[in-house]
Amino acid sequence: AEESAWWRDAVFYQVYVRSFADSNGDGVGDLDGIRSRLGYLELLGVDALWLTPFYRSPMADHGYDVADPRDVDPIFGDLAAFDRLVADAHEHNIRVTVDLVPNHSSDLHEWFQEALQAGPGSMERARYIFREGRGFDGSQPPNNWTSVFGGPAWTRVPDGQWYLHLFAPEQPDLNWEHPEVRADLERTLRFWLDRGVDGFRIDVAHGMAKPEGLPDMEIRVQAPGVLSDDVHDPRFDNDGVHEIHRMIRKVMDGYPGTMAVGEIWVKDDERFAAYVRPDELHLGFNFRLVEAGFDADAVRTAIEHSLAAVALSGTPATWTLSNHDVVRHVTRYGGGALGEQRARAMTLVELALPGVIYLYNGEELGLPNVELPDWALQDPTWERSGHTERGRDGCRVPIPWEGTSPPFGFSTAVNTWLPQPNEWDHLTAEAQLEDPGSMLSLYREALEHRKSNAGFAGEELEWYGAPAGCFAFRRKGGGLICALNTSGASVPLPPGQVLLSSGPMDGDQLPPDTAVWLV
Ligand code: TEU
Repeated sequence: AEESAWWRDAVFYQVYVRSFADSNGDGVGDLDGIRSRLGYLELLGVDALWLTPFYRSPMADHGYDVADPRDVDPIFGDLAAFDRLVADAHEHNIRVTVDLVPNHSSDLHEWFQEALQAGPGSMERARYIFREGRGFDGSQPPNNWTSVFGGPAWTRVPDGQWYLHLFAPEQPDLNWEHPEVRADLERTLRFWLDRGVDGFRIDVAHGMAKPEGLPDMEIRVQAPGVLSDDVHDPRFDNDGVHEIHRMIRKVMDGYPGTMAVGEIWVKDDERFAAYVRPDELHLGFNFRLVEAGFDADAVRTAIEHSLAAVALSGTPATWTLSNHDVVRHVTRYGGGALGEQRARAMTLVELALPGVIYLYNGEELGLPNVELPDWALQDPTWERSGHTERGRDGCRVPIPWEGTSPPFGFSTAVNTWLPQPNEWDHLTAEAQLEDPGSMLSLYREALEHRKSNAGFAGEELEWYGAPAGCFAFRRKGGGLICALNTSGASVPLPPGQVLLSSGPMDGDQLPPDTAVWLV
């Protein structure tokens, strides 16, 4: 790809900043910690980082509640540490992208504090979404919207008004009709672009705009994170959002070579594609592989569907197996040795696909989700579900770097912000670096091929006929064939030489729970 569109086939690595590496011994990861591990990231072979929010925050949602979007929270370092990180990452040929959280602020943002003090009808309140309640005494929320984290999306303040929060009560939604809200995001964009960032990940990019009159939503019983495409959910994906993305893009076009990826939980292909166009976002996240599980038919459908969706906009697809909001895929695929074996197979499937890859820190070590004890849980979804859901802490446990017992080189503190399991001694980066059979070695090898091998050219796929529970595709124009077996028995391979396999072969057959690259 040309330099200005470097992201079109890039491998991004998501750093969950709290959990990556701690340089100052407080048990929480930080910016200097990331800088100390750039050598590892270069060895792994990634092109760019996505740093989760490190801005000033009271951490009600671990940084997705931003109190000052143009400063670094002291727990993560300071602006000088950020500048050092960007400079050193660029030295290592790794680009740096950062998270933007435009849908809401922290309740401790000075604007929200001012709004609370100023009272109903004030200019200060107009930056958020305050309303009178329903019922004769206003004691019912203004509408029936629920928070993504559970419970009502409205909280009442002492003077009787209610404010909207699609997430935690500590994350009041901003009013995107207000010119100062726009101007402030523009300032934030330029602030980080001027400091040399290469792009942004935009949190809840289908949020922000709210519909006229805030009509009730249709309440349906539905598993968390599952999207329904039949009824429009008035909380998200309102048409006004596109104007905001056009504003963002306009600013970014003044900084050539930068990119923005949106977190877009929109299932309808055309509505999804509408976010990803020449004057809006460069890329949109796609969560279909996360939802597919380990099943060849479902994975193939996810792949074909994703490619069809981006074909509408002419931009590359993005691929994700895990992130900081979902159960780690080793565990989703069954856990233990089987989960690892399947995760290895899915790694080869993902890395054979055309487009942009988003890896989540620790997946290259094969980390499973951790069953944390109740006392350790911190995610707001645990609290707000009335302790019925375990929340997202289990995929956010600090990375094991080296040594034989916690904190495994993550920190010098004995107590890390979430405890690491003792059994992670065999999953450390150190233990895996020298082991050719490790998950880390598989990632390194696969990424090296992806970067250097001509077999990866071409953005279209061609599918082969395959036995039930299996698939095989070829990168058109490249020639690389990827085959996956999710059936219970070994199957014959498509023609070709084995370049890389996710596990041992069964003679010249592809065993269950295995994928292979052929040339
Ligand atoms: O997530 C938005 C979102 O919709 C997800 O929260 C998802 O539905 C949820 O995690 C399932 O439990 C983004 C961030 O990725 C997430 O970490 C933040 O908590 C959220 O926004 C609020 O900023």
